Amino acid sequence: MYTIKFRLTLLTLNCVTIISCNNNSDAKESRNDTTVKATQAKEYFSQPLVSDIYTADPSAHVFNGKIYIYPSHDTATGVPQDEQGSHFDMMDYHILSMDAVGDKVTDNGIALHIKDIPWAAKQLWAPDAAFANNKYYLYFPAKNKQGFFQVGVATSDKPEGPFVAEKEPIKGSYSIDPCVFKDDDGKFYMYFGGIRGGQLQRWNNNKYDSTAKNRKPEEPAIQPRMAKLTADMKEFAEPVKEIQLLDKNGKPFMEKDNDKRFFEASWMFKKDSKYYFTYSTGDTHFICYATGSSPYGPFTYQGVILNPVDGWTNHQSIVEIGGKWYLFYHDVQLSGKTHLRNVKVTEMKFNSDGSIQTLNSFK
Ligand code: FUB
Repeated sequence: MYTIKFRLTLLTLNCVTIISCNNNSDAKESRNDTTVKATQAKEYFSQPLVSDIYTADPSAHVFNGKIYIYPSHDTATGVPQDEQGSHFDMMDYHILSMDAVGDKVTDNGIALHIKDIPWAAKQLWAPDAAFANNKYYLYFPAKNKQGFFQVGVATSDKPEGPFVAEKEPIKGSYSIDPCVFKDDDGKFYMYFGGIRGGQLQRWNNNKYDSTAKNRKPEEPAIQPRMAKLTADMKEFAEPVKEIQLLDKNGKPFMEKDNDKRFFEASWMFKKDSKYYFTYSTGDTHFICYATGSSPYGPFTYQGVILNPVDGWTNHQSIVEIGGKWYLFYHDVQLSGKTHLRNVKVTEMKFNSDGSIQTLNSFK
């Protein structure tokens, strides 16, 4: 085996050469799986928003008329890859901001570092943010000192931080990828969970079982979780619930429906009174959506928003900005390595019936 180092930025957009990452020693890298797609250098639809640091899992929000992106900050720390995603060894968060899509992007520096989170041991994965009570709240997953993921919260007076973390994680929280959604009535809900490396398979009826295994193909798929937040935004106001994610016949997915079932990357938005629950299918690499008429679901599967990108993970946020809808996502254009990603944005379109036009990350 030999290593080919490359930066796809150097391949200009009209490049027709097919480059396969299969010869790269990182090509076998995957978060929780041994499969990795071949990378083909095609014409990318969008370019990385920043290229001096690696960023992933972009949760975008408009605060005070400006766009803020809350991403993971990918770093090459040398932790070997394993099935649990240990090589996603992130240690801090940097918030990005821009006045409008297409404008200059500012990296606002370190907003929160793991050394300042008393309960967290490692792996600051995909965060989200919210504004309430005249404060900005940063929600983030990390492994605690016992080795399981929980979700923490930190506060700031400014959307870009710096944030001050609470001493303890949110009571009753577990797994990864918190998304905090504000409904029209002002109530906030957190959606979360991620299977395999994200450990959701270990949580049944909100109880932890470190021996619980991934589901087998014929078993029911694991469902995402949610809970309403308290008015101070720092606790769950109710016991965590499973979300019912159903196929078009009203049946829950089986694990073998892995091109449609939930894996990770919850993101909720509302349009024309309809709730859109969006997520990644993980090992099949799609960003999908399901719709419902309540923040609690059930949500019925509707289709694919984004086809697989370069890299193993796929993770999105969707925001309306100035009357247009945008999909924020990531791929590995800059590094070719699954754990060193770069965030991007592209416009997203709805059909008149509310369905979403599927996007490709390549032209
Ligand atoms: O960034 C680490 C993990 O990779 C995220 O939490 C997942 O959603 C996936 O993107």
